[in-house]
Amino acid sequence: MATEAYAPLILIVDDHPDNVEVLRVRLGALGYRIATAGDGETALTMVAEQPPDLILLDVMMPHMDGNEVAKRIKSDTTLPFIPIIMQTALDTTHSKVTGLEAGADDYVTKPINYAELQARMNSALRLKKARDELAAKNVQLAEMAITDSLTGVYNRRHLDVLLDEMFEHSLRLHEYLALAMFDIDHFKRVNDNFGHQAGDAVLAQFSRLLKHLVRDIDRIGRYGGEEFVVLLPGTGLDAGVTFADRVRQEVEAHRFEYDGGALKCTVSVGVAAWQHPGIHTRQNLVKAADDSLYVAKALGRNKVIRFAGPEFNANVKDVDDQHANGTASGGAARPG
Ligand code: GH3
Ligand code: MG
Ligand code: MG
Repeated sequence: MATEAYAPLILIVDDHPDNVEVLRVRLGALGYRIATAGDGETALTMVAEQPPDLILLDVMMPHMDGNEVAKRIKSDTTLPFIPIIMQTALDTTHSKVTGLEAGADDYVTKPINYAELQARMNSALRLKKARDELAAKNVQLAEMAITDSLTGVYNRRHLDVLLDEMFEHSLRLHEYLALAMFDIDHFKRVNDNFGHQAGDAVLAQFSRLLKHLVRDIDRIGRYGGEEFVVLLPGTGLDAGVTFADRVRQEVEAHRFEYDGGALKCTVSVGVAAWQHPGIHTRQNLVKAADDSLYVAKALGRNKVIRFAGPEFNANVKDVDDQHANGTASGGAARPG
């Protein structure tokens, strides 16, 4: 019986209006929502528009028979699982086998025994519910596998996959691709001074700021602890820097609220973009942004540095030397 928030929707398909009417009245009285179709084509259109929870399908119909309708529905991967109960006047093994091979889940023979039909419908609807729950779980698991749970942005593994795809696409079509790497400044102090939970709140709010500032086609990922990457397809270095600086300003102006107060933060950013003569692989692109971020840190933080720009070129050597000597300290702590 229909005890759900919505009663199951049953699609009755039969070329004889009398048969349709009898089933409609019988099943309607049991509380099901009912839709009806007088031929296979109409049934397919209705299924595409609003997939029912169960189909009662007449086998023998002119133009397109029930076996063909079942075959088409079951082979359409865009549809959810829809149980199909065939109704046939021919109680032969051959006709049942044909129907089951076409994708029917169960059978009833005409004239219909309503007690039997109801039992078979209940069983089919239970199967439908189990399949739907499984499908929803799978979607949820797939989502979890690519998402950072604290911030809701993509995790690093998935961002790498996206970067791979986007970089290939850019190479093929000669389209720009900018990559901005963000690292929150002195984030360790946030944790030290305000507690780890305040730190977590900052990370979550920073992600929210990013989400508001990007376009639909941009992709955000958490690359490390307090390090985030934004992929901006179709965006060159100038526009990438403009975007990054807008984020930097928003962060500077933002009051990060946490349970117990509010605090201020800044962020440093390195921006690189393909096409650039020094960038041939996605690894080059990431490293170029990372090196730029490192220069931003060295130059005092709360800065955006563009790859191979004047500030980058004037400082990258010092920074590299410090890095190589392991003397990067004070103003030039390696982000990450
Ligand atoms: P810099 O300006 O040079 O980037 O300094 P920093 O303190 O931000 O950088 P550092 O890499 O030294 O410290 C990063 C800190 O981020 C250390 C780590 O405990 C903290 N962190 C990493 N992941 C998380 C997290 O998920 N939550 C919180 N609260 N803190 C985190
Ligand atoms: Mg940091
Ligand atoms: Mg860091």
